[in-house]
Amino acid sequence: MSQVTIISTNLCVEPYPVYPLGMALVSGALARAGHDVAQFDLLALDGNAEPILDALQKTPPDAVCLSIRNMDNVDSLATTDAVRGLDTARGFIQQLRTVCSSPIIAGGAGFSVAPEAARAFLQADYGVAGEGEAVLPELLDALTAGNAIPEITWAGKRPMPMDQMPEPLHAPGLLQYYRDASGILNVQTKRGCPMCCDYCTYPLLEGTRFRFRPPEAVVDEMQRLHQDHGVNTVFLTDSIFNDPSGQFRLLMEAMIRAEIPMRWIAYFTPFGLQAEDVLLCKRAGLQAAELGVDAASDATLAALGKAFAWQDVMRAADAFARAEVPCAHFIMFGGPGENAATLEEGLNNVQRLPRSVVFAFSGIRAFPGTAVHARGMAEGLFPADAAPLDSLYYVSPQIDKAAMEQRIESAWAGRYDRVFPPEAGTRMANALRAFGYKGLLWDKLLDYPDRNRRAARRRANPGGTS
Ligand code: B12
Repeated sequence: MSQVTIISTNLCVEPYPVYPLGMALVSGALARAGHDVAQFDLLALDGNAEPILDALQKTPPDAVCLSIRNMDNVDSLATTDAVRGLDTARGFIQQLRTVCSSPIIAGGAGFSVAPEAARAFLQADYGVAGEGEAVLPELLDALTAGNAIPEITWAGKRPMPMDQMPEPLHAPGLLQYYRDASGILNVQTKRGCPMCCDYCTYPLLEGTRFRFRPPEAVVDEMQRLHQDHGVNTVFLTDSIFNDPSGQFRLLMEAMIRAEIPMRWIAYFTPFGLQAEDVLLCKRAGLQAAELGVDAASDATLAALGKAFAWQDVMRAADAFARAEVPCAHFIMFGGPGENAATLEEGLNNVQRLPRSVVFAFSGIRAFPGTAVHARGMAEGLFPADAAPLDSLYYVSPQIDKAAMEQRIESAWAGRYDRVFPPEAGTRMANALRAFGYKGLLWDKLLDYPDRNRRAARRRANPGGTS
């Protein structure tokens, strides 16, 4: 048995503080394998590493594990450094080395996108790319036995069967912190994504095949969170909740049977979504839906390798609106194929969406290993010697980025339900928090339909009196 300390170093609070579920699952796996685990969360300590460093100095564990969630916040217009997850983790490791000589193992989504470069940058001893539950206990056993272990272990080579997923080990103090901060906890119902959208890292992180948890296990976890910890809202963290094969319906039926008194939010794809699916999800507690629409015209959707067209987006938005389920669409303008004409077409399309919030980004974060990254390199948009940790954004060579941003801002001026630039969303969320709101918050932006409608009319009829 080893003594292990695991620390979540994420300090990002956009769009709200997110419970470090990866740390909880890895901790659950370590505990199940008989290791003694202590968990810390830098965010819950307000970024103050002192209590963690004190604990490590007093009782150095056999290994210190870092859970790194985000490399950055995928916003090309970001003006704050607090979101640069690898910088935070590196600074923490530098402090850690001065008080404790235990081996350091890094992991998490923010680490796994470019694990070799991230390990070298962090100066961690070892790293795990991908899911940590099966790999980490084995690494600890090897370390204890004095066996050599590789600098990077690639977990994707042996994806964990989901009926073996451990129970997350939620730290009671952290549950309370996140319940107070956002009121939203999180549960994973499956892993993997076969969609292969050109910019996306999900297949790299979780594999290209869906792996489903047994519905009963998900229901049990939700019930425990509700009964034992008073949690009423969860985000179901799957890359895509409504898998085209329709297995999510089994989970919906299990949740309806169990009469779970909880509300939930998830990412949906418009691909293959039926109006009756939305109603089924609503019966099972769906509070709100987030749609990774990603582009706003048929040409740019196709250029990103999306499996659907704009009419599918309209159909999905209509189904959510009719079911009175708040719905948000996330769109990255400036991706492959974007030009002045597709931008106008996209803005018109967005204008036609029924009751929904739309969040827009300028350019697409090009993570190494994605098709968008390869395309940017081939088109000469990125330096030939670009390093894996560089923050690169793909912007179509057929459009002027600044002019595009101005056009989006002017098209959406005065509307609360159209959010651009992304930091405008942060400002609105902060304003709502100041009024005592917490949780998702974007759903509150739909509560101003009159003002939103008036702003839309003014733009259609600039000289009018409405
Ligand atoms: C759901 C989700 C969200 C939801 C979260 C809702 C909630 N309440 O939980 C919302 C919409 C809020 C969100 C927001 C954001 N997200 Co997000 N999100 C995801 C998603 C789809 C799943 C995350 C998740 O919970 N997975 C399940 C858990 C269990 O997995 P995990 O944390 O990765 O942990 C596993 C492994 O990483 C590993 N592991 C974790 N820690 C450790 C430690 C060690 C030592 C080891 C060995 C292993 C290990 O084992 C774990 C179990 O298998 C991922 C994409 C993906 N498929 O991973 C993106 C992702 C994590 N998000 C990302 C980003 C950028 C963001 C935002 C910054 C976006 C924005 N501009 O707002 C914010 C930041 C939020 C915050 N406050 O930190 C990026 C981050 C990585 C990166 N490359 O920078 C990802 C990877 C998507 C992407 N674009 O590539 N997100």
